[in-house]
Amino acid sequence: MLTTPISAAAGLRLVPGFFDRKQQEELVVVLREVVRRAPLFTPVMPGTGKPFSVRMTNCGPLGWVSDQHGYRYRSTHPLTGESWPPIPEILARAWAELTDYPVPPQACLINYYGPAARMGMHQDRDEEDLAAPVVSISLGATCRFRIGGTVRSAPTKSFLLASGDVLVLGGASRLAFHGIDRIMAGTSTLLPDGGRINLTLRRVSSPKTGCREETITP
Ligand code: MD3
Ligand code: FE
Repeated sequence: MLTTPISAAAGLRLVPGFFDRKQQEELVVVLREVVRRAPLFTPVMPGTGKPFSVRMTNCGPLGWVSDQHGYRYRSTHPLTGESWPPIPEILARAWAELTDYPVPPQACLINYYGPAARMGMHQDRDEEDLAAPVVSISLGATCRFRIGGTVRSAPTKSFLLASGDVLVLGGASRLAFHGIDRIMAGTSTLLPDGGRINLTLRRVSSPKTGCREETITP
């Protein structure tokens, strides 16, 4: 019998194999163009300046960055100073298909994991619009994803995310602590170097206070 994978995180929906192999290959092609225009950078922890093991870039009107000064969204790449490239059509369509949110995503954070990269447990709360879901897309190597509750001390559960799988984080799961324990070598042939890419589509500002032009008027 199929059961909900996580009781600790109500509102989480896992869609295994949402993107088939052909669509995953199409995503790799469009992401190569994004990364050509907005190169991967190594974020550092605010204060300590300790580098993340994950490299990042973004597409969309806004991109998430972390540096000595803090975590925030900005409209330009920290190294090139250029605007982020637009969110590719295939990703905007996935958001519309998977969420009932009335406006398009404003940011797509692209995380690249080499074989030894991981991501510690954290909450995503730099967005003003915490009512909007986050859509997460996994490509390449399988990883072990861990999710807990809305306080760090809550018990956690883990499960595997494979290439093409999509997670929709809505409701209580939107503010759940989560991280990536490790990626599993040799589990995918999608990326030449055996790494993993995670894409997260996000709303940053609330539809009420900004971006009215995207709202469909009756
Ligand atoms: C739960 N990314 O970018 S994806 C992140 O695989 C992030 O790169 C991980 O955590 C990765 O912030 C995990 C699943 C995910 C993404 C965003 C979330 C889970 C989430 C936002 C809120 C709650
Ligand atoms: Fe996160």
